[in-house]
Amino acid sequence: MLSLSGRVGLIFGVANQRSIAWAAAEKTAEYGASVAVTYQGDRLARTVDALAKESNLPLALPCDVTRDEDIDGVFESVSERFGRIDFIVHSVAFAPKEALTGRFTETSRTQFQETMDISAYSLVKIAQRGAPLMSSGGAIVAMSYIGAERVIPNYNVMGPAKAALEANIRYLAHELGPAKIRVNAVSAGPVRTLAAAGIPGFRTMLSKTAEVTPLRRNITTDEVAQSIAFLVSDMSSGITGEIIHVDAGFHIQGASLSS
Ligand code: NAD
Ligand code: IMJ
Repeated sequence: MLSLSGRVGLIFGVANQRSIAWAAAEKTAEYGASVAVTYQGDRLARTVDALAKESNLPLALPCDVTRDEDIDGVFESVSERFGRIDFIVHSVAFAPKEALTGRFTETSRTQFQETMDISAYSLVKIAQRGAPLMSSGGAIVAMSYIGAERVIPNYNVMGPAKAALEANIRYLAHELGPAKIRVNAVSAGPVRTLAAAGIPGFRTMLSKTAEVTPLRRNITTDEVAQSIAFLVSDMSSGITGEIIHVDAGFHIQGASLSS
């Protein structure tokens, strides 16, 4: 049976109740883990503090992943409270809104750099600071999307950022493996969260996806959370450097034609 009893987890990227990070926090806590969550900044403090309180999570901490001092502060707080970490979930992404419409070819240097810093580099910094606290091994999981591998309209600069994130997974898995730290990603199908709100055509994408996936439906946030729980648990002890698609099978299709 999947158990996270006695484990300490740190989950980055809660914005609200719909966040994948929040679903992962609730799920891993249900399986017995002590879970600390982070949120981007003051704007989200009240919402996330309230959620954490409701679900009896021990810590909710601010962390803007572009700031090394914020990341250091989070690890200090968790270390002070628990003395170690068993798993980390990275569920953070950002590209400037203007870069998510129009032509990818027009992406500016600053848009590219900001997107890469928040959505890809942050995993390296988090692993760098987290690994020393995983003294008896551990697991790191990040969130990806098929836009890393294939062209998805409007995903634009996020595509190269997720491609870099997936490469980070492999390089970190290679280096941290000897310390018994596994590093994997979940590549999720589209789910309705803040990061998907306001994306032009998102609703159409959801209905079209449900028509063509082998399972003939979309995935749920709960299914993503289950897979995250699996990847941070001993049930996946032989898996590292892997990108698991939790997308109702969308990624295997060679043509978007149902028959
Ligand atoms: P979400 O908006 O709830 O989560 C994204 C989080 O990133 C937010 O909490 C936001 O505050 C945080 N963030 C942005 N900039 C930050 C910064 N500078 N510092 C710290 N945090 C910052 O949406 P979500 O869908 O739960 O997204 C979580 C992850 O899942 C992302 O990596 C996203 O790319 C990925 N993902 C989402 C979908 C989807 O369809 N929703 C599909 C596949 C993958
Ligand atoms: C995001 C953009 C374009 C198409 C998209 C998405 N599709 C899906 C997403 C089809 C499923 C959601 N997704 C997988 C993401 O990784 C979203 C990242 C994101 C979303 C926003 C919206 C608000 C903003 N910046 C963002 N940066 C990254 O200002």
